[in-house]
Amino acid sequence: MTKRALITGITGQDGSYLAELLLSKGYEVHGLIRRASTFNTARIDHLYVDPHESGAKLFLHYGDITDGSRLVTLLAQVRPDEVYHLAAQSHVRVSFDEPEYTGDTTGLGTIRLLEAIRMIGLECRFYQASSSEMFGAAPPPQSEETPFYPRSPYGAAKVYSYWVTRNYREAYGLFAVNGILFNHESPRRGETFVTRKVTRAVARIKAGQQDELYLGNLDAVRDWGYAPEFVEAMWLMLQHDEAQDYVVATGQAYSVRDFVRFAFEHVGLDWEQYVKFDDRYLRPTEVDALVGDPSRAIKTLGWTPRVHTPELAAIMVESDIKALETEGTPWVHRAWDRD
Ligand code: NAP
Ligand code: G4F
Repeated sequence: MTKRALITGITGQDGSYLAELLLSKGYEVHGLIRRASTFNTARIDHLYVDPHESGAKLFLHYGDITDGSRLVTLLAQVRPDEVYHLAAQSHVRVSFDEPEYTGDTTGLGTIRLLEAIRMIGLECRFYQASSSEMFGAAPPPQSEETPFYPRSPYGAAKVYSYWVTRNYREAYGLFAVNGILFNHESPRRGETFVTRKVTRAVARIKAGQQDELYLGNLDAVRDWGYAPEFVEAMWLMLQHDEAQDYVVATGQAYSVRDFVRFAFEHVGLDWEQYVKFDDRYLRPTEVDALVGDPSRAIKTLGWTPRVHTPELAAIMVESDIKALETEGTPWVHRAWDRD
């Protein structure tokens, strides 16, 4: 029997890698996409086959995680075996500008989906994209046992989603799991997250198209892994016979400054000549250090992190150099580009 999966957030970094993984395993994949005035499917266009042609396995459906009745009609129509809930306003800095919207999508979006599953009596397995941001000010290393101390509206909204996912597991017996993922990056990472902002700038500086890069706090420590490996962990969680929550991380700590240095060194440049400070990239409350302990995922799921931060920086710089050569699109500094 072909398994059927529904992915919310399929147009994002993780959604696109997860769709690839599930298609490669023979799944029929359905994705929730937002209607926009421009195309927003660039990360999954290479996977799409016209549904009129035989062999199509990827199906896209309009909807929004703020629209509960749409989630009911979609789930009733698709009747997936596995639901991967990745859709969220996922930018921490932006969550300070749009706290209510972030609560509505990143927090309430999850209960809308869980309620839709419950209301139609759907028997499925449910994955919630929880985040290391929930740990916030709790000192590292952080594991499944570490108490949460969120430091942003985004982190607080994810804590809400974490707990309602656990509650639906305990209250209704739903196979619902939280993947508590630490930062994971790739060439498909959104352009305003720090890693991608840096690697795009390195490519442009190397090509002589930019001469400086403005950043905020370089002292923050993160545990950056490789997104294609992290979506494997999501899938493994839903294949296990017991529903439980897992930290997914590399366990290695690097500062933003380290990442910047790796990226510039990869093309033979001294970062200190190009990087400038701009306080508009600071957050009202910062998360100083996130370093995960992935022992449970390694032991129980057999998952292992393979790509670590120095290699990740090289992969991303190489990809941005290639993109610049093929596209050559000038990157315009925008006044509102404040993340
Ligand atoms: P991303 O690239 O920002 O993708 C977010 C996805 O959510 C996009 O497909 C976006 O659609 C969709 N979305 C946003 N608002 C929506 C709404 N109102 N209705 C429907 N869809 C909506 O994020 P990501 O890096 O892939 O992360 C995936 C999930 O994991 C997110 O929930 C994120 O918070 C969480 N997470 C990420 C990390 C990380 O390091 N990447 C770590 C821990 C947890 P558009 O394309 O239309 O914007
Ligand atoms: O790349 P970031 O914006 O990622 P952040 O805030 O850690 O959040 C990401 O990881 C979370 C998992 O822990 C996810 F849940 C979340 O969805 C997202 O994917 O910032 C990383 C660090 C921060 O400490 C920030 O202050 O980099 C610092 N930073 C320094 N200068 C900057 C900049 N961040 C951004 N975005 N832009 C800067 O110019």
